[in-house]
Amino acid sequence: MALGGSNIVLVLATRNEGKVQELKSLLADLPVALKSLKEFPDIPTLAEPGPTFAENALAKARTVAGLTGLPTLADDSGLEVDALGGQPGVYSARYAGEGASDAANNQKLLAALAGVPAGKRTARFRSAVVLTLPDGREFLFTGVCQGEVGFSPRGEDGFGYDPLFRVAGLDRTMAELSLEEKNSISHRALALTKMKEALRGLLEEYAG
Ligand code: ITT
Repeated sequence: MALGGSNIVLVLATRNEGKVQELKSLLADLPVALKSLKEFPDIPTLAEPGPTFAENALAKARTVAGLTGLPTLADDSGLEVDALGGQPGVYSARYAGEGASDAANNQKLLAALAGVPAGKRTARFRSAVVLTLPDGREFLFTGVCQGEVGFSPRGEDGFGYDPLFRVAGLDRTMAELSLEEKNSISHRALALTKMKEALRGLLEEYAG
């Protein structure tokens, strides 16, 4: 891509450490050097202007690719709860207010679902992942993971709503899965699996 050979740099346009960890693990087998926004401290908070995950991921990837001049990958994601008409959706990170902690968001979600019985707490995580290249080419892939919201937090791993999200078909929350297990079924992993095919093609193109 930008630099050629094994020095290819891919910027991960996120300040969410949970995402950084998952993305680094999912992309570990590609011959690229992964840099998160920690390594670009001057980049300001990224705007999320859109009403959709795709628009927000595009905005974040374009902004960081423009500022760094490097190939950039962004993820925009969130939890859609049926009983709440799809909320918190694109507002998942700031459900309990700007800069809210994961614990505060989880507490607000449990309060919003008070009185909603098992079977009516269906939900899904969605992820949109965008790769923007310095030459302007863009790739967008999405992933979905179905489940339901539990009645109390369970598990220590993951981030965000993972302790409340019971994965469909498993008797466990996302936070009770190891990183490897989460990365075999999550919304983000599904989007990234498709993106990796595109990335492999691009790497061949630049190697050749
Ligand atoms: P960046 O914009 O810097 O990437 P962010 O956390 O603000 O970080 P988003 O705007 O995409 O990112 O919001 C995603 C929120 O959705 C995240 O903060 C969680 O609350 C929730 N979320 C997304 N994926 C999740 C996952 O795999 N497990 C748990 N919660 C998740």
